[in-house]
Amino acid sequence: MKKKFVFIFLALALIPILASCTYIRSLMNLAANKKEYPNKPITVNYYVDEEIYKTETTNKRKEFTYPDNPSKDELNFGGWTYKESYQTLDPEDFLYDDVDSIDLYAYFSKGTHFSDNLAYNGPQISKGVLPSFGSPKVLVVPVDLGGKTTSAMIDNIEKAFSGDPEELGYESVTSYYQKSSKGKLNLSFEVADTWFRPSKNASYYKDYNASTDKYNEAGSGLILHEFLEENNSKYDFSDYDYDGDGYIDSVWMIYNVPQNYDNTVFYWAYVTMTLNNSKKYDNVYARYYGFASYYFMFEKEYETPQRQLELYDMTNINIDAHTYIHETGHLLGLDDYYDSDASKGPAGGIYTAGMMDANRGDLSSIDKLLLGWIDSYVIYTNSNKTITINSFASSNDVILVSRVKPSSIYSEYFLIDLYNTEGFVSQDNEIEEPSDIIKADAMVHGKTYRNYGLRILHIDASLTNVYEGQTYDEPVKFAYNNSNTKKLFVDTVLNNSSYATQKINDINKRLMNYFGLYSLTGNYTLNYKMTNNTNIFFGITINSISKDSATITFNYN
Ligand SMILES: [Ca+2]
Ligand SMILES: [Ca+2]
Ligand SMILES: [Ca+2]
Repeated sequence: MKKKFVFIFLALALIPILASCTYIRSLMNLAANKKEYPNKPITVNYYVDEEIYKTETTNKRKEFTYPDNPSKDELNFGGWTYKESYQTLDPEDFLYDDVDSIDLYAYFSKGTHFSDNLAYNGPQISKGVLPSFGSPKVLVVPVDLGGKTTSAMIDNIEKAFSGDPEELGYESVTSYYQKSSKGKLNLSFEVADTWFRPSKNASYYKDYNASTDKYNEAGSGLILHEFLEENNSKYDFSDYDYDGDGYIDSVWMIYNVPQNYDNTVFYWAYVTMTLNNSKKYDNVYARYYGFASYYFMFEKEYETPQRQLELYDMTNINIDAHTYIHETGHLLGLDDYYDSDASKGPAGGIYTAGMMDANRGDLSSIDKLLLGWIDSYVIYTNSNKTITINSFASSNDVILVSRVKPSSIYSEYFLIDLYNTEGFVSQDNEIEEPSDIIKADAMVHGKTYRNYGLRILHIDASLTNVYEGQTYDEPVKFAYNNSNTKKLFVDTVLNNSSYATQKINDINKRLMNYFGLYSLTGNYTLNYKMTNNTNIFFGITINSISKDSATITFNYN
């Protein structure tokens, strides 16, 4: 019984590496075509947490049905699972097994979770990421790799993650996500009170060869497991599994030597996961973790080319949490939107305008949609529709425009929001030379400058390797990303797409939040190609617009 599900689990884990849809389908068909129901009753014990929710005995296995879904505050019921595998059961394979009873456990999720950012490091498993709703607790571990180990440094880590924005001169990780989610996500970081010293010298972990490791573990993953092992008596790690999926939601490790701008493999900031499921700690597995230098919070002191390229103003920042905020976006399952491989795929994207692109400003509309923080207005009929939205900064209002009714957010559509320079991260978007905005605006629209307007993003969040019966709680992979696929995951719709190619060269990067805004009333014919190379299917009329609200009519072609 158990073995079979372990097998399916492994097969799923291999999807991104070698399997095709066909392969998985054949597995599923195999399961479906097989066998007869044993002619014997089965008793199913349904658990919510560790308590029995219901026990039912089914005499005719053919007529099996699940009980009513259990509920939990602020959580979505995601199905019944095996405790060991955390795969939801579809189809109900266990009914074919010659057993008398089985235990099933309720799986709950918060919002929408998945991850593509780890696609190149290994399999993506959406479970085990940091929940995007409620108050998950995340442990932050100061890691001693041979640098200074003062308690003042631990205080600073505490401040970067949960401190008062006034004192930091910028948001803390907690305040950022509280504000961006409009109160839906209240992360609670607990910083360990002592420096954790791994058992070996730093160079051992730095030089550790993941490809020779049984679990493909990186050096940082070894440190994570050492910490969990050594501190098991001190913590109840099941407290850090807020969504109860059997995985510690996330762990942050902050090491005490400077980041290495010339070697971004180990001494850098990144999020990855451990695939070592050989050990449980307090009955939960480790999974995603962040790893970054303490010194990212003082990046302005590094007069490196990288520091000078930073797109936000550091003048008044005392403790800079930008890097930890960006990486925490990965812990939530969000991808990077910058182009890390210019030789592959088209130019485009969001032009540095966003936290998951250039570490600045707010998360973008697609991020918040994926995290479940916005209820978009959805437009998908042929009739002209008029809608009024408030600014993104004040409301998280977003319009989703689709040719046909989308079956899910994992499809192709446009997202429109009203951008202005207000909001909690406005300091990231301040610019010194207004004349540059005029230049940017004139270049795109040939019209006068306004520092607000509609942002129109094209999204293709189609999934690949989707197989019949898959739920989104299972491994998902986006067909496109903003780095090396033939089409982009997210792109800005511009009046004239030829500007896309000259954008970075011609315009100061810090102006990119203004790039391509539609800020004047009137009719706009949009010039943009869909993923399948057909023309965009709508135009817009801006009936009225201010920095606070806009009324738009959609004209379907
Ligand atoms: Ca423990
Ligand atoms: Ca969890
Ligand atoms: Ca590229």
